[in-house]
Amino acid sequence: MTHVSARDSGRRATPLRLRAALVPIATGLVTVATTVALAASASAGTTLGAAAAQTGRYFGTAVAVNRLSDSAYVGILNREFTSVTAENEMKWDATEPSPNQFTYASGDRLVSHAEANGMRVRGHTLAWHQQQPRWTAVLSGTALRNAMLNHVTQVATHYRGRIDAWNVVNEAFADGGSGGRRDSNLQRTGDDWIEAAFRAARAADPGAKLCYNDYNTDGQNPKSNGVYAMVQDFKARGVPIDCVGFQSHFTARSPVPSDYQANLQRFVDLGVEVQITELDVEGSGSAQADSYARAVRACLAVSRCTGITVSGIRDTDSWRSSATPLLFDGNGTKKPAYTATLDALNAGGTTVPPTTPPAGDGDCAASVSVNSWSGGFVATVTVTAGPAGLNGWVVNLTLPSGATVTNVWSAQNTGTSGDVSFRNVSYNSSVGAGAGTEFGFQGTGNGPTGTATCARA
Ligand code: G2I
Repeated sequence: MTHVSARDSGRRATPLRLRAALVPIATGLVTVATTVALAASASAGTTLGAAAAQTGRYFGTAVAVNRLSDSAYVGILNREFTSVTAENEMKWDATEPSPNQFTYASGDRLVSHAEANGMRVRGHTLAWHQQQPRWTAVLSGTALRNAMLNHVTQVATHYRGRIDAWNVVNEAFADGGSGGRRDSNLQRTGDDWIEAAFRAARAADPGAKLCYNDYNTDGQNPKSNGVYAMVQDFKARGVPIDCVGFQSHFTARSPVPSDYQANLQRFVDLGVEVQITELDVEGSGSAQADSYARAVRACLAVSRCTGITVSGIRDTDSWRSSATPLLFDGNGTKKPAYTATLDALNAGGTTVPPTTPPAGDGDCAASVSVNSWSGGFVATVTVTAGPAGLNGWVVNLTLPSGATVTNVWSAQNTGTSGDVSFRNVSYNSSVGAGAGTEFGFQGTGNGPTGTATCARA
């Protein structure tokens, strides 16, 4: 999935590299080229963000936008963190308080702050059973499904190009032993609500990584097995999913699981990235510090565990402040957990690969519109490039039995019935990041109804 890696080595990671380069320039010691190498290998990072960047990872925090007027808070945020997640400001109740009336002011403030300070943004969250606006309560069935899809489309379009990763769907699996879906108004619109949300998000912002996010999935258990089966199924059917977020809320009763790393790894082996998305650990002192270090080490041991986000900055910023679960105390002083986290990041680990294994769906997307009449059809296919752009593409689709392609324009086909693939011709091989190109074909019989997949060629 080169679009993911392109993002990591491209625009969203550039500020980190610039920062690394600027320090040596300012001290005027040696040339930029030499000192960048030194910065990466010889010196330990003195902030969480710099320490994580040594292995190509980000270190982020949840941010409550109303705290951006607290200078002590912002001081720590800007010094330590390279990614932000909106704690509440991008949720459905916050962004669409009345049907189809969107309010983005708070979310926009966070995104602007992130951009001004070279941080990435994790969008949280497009579809969730909690924190829905009141007006959804009276909806069900198709009306609710359409409202959800409109929400996903509008919000992802508003932030298009500015979000590193979206938690498209949050907490859709049930706790306990079933391994099945959580009952919710969204679930009652039909099992396919999750994939519908992911498809809508991909269409709206092809450059954002699309993630499923949940809690109590950190170790292997019935709930994480359920998520695993869903991701496996999505990958097999070409439903666009790029990553899985593990919230990682740890307490005395729910400590860092011993198979945390193995669990992250098995998801990566399905062809997605993983991230720790809401890390916090109830407690204090060395026990808390050890748990943080264990969590960090698990991520660093997995090459496609691309970043860690803690669920706030100071204990007093936590919505569970009595659990003192964060890295800074209420005065902004670093706790033992901070030092343990920094040390674990500086101890190094696997490096996030500059290119990730090809999975196809991230490079480009294909959407098909069909005009049919009795006995024949014309299909128009739009190819949309991911953020890395394309220099050649191929679209695969399956025709229903009895259908035959009789004419193709702006592409070259292999096969005329059943599984057919269409390759670019010379003038439309190159497609810029996020841009699109069209081709078409005519046939006898019924036109295609299933999904078309697109890959770099
Ligand atoms: O650990 C809690 C998190 C679980 N995973 C998903 C996260 O989105 C969730 O975050 C928390 C926020 O940190 C809280 O700030 O989600 C809570 C709601 O489920 C948020 O709490 C809500 C309060 O319940 C509301 O009363 C309040 O109006 O925060 C709202 C805004 O301050």
